[in-house]
Amino acid sequence: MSDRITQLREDFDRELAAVASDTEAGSLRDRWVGRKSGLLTAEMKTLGKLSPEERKTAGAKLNELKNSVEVAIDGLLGSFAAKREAEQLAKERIDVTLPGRRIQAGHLHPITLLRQKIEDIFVSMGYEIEDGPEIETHFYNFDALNIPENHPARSPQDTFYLTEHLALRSQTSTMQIHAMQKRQPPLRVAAPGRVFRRDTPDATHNPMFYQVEGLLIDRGITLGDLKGTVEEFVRRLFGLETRTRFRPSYFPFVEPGAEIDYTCFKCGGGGCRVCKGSGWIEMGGSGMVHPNVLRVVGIDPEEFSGFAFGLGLDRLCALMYGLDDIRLLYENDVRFLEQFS
Ligand code: 2U9
Repeated sequence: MSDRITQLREDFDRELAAVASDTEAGSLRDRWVGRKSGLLTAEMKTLGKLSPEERKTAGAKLNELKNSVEVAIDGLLGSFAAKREAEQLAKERIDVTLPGRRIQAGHLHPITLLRQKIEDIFVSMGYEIEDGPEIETHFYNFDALNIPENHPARSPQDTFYLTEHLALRSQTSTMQIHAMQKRQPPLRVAAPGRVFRRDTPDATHNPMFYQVEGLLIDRGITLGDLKGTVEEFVRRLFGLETRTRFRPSYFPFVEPGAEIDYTCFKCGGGGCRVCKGSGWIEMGGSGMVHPNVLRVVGIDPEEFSGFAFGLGLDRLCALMYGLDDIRLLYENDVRFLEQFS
């Protein structure tokens, strides 16, 4: 009988080693110690044909085997449960020493930031912000701005024509013309927006770029008002210690015309890499609005006069953020754009 019990233990150990789940462990339990058809239950029933002495010994051994079967299966179920718990804990483990996840907030484009800052300055100086179409007739893009028929700006080499009479606006002055047609003087209008010119993209040129212009029309406006207004605009943009200078220049839509320089915001005028040692940075152009421009919108140049000035936002933005190529502003590389608040 003891050989039989030894054989049973070996058989059980072999079957136990193959159990891989709770279900299989449950089946093993039923197969070995199930009340109805368990192997050991059946073995117990054969004790009756043994002698009292043999039955006592065999019975004790069978009970010992039965108990060790129960303990082994419970132990296996326990190890399965422990494994599951360890896996669950590993899965749910949180490393509290890790830094918090940054919320990926959006960012405004640097040109938008600069445009908003400039619009705020204009509004603080009593100007209205004008908007208008980017597709214009040649009346608004050229004729009303006193640009002669044969001016190179009108050629398809410089302007994006959509049809013979429609083109992408080459300056935001077009919106100023609309404003002067819609409202009577006195007028204070700022016109920011995109403009389009057939330029080959390079570090300082892009076929589409942003521009902002200021225009003031009233009675008795002089060049001094232009200089004072531009000086105040620049001080509010770059700091109160900033100064300006005007260099005579020509633009068809103003007379006289002048380029505007301001003292370098980096070195204050002493000369540095940003201003290429000159102490001055060119901001844009300006002038007294040409009488022909006033006449074409029905304003009498004998009664009213005005000034206007314009600046490019892309180049100013590149200068302020130390960018050596304005194309960075148009490549939509999030790694570049997310540096700006
Ligand atoms: C009206 C009449 C006159 C606006 C002016 C400039 C000179 C000028 C450039 C600066 C850099 C354009 O972006 S840029 O390339 N602008 O030099 N702009 S006078 O004169 C006006 C505007 C509107 C009705």
